[in-house]
Amino acid sequence: MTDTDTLRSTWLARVADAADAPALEEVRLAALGKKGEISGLMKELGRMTPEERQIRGASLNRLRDEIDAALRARRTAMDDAALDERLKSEWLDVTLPGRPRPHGTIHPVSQVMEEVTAIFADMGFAVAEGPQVESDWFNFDALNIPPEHPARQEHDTFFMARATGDNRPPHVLRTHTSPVQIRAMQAQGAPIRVIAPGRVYRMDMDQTHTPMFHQVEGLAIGKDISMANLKWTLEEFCRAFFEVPSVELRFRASHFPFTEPSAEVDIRCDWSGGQLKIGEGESWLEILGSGMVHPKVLAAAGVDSAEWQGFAFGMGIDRIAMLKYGIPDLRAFFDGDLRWLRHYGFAAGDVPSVSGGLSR
Ligand code: 2U9
Repeated sequence: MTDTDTLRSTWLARVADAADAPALEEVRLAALGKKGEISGLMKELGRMTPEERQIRGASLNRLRDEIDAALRARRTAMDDAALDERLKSEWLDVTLPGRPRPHGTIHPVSQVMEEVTAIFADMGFAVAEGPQVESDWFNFDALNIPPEHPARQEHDTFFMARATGDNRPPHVLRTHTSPVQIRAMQAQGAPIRVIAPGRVYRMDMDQTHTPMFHQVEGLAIGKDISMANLKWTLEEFCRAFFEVPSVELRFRASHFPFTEPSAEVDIRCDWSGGQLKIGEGESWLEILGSGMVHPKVLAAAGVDSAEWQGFAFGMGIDRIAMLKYGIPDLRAFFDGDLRWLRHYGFAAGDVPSVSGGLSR
């Protein structure tokens, strides 16, 4: 037996006897590590004659490769055994059904607010927000609603409670989002193009009214903005919102304190077959109110009505959501009934798109 054979059988036996990974690593270092026996023998090659080195070198290289292969094989066997051991206690049945995870839905009001905002954003309207508790000046006086106006009577408006002796101006829950546009005009002046979506409050409760509901109002003020611009804007909005190729609007003269002239706007529709179709048919459906902003309202907001003019409009978000998505009862909107939400709600991925783009 050559000394290489002895070395081989010694080291292969030590590899085979290593009980665990640390012991195996010790064997590796003792054989092949920098100060290991085989490495030591290889260092001696430098002192040999070329002929001796060729023979001895080749046999040491073979020996090193064999020990290295044995170490790797033993390491793999140890890892496999450890994995087998783990799999005995830790196992997973991948055929089991997944655990159900609750899915929320987007409320139709949120969905429609996003849709409306996206459409008006495309027409250059920014979104403005403001407080829901307003002074009566912002909610009424600035909008040309004088103290004796019926909208100011207790039966419509929620007044904030106040302690006796509290002399701050009276505050109300806003009855429309119009104060938001007064604040926006005060802050940025004219020209301006904003929409104000949000919650409003009126003391009213029946099949078609809830004490809290949602509005979106719009305001566009410039040097020469007219009713013609209002008509185009509203037509474009209705076409995009109801996702139909064309709509027909009817402007009916009306009266609001904050606009002059004022118009209520109806959209051509068809109810035959019990289903609402927008843009065709012989019926008309009232969908919003609008008009040219009253000079007194511009003045209250610090805008010179000799130089600036423009239109405003307002609509009920809950109402247009009911019309677009065929939701029958307004009161169910705010019951928080999960079955209702699952039925009428939207998936998070249902992002609003401006259908077909705007025609220009
Ligand atoms: C400013 C000036 C004027 C907003 C307008 C209406 C007409 C309107 C109703 C629709 C259904 C309220 O939700 S609803 O009950 N709104 O008819 N709103 S003009 O006019 C403004 C707003 C702000 C500074």
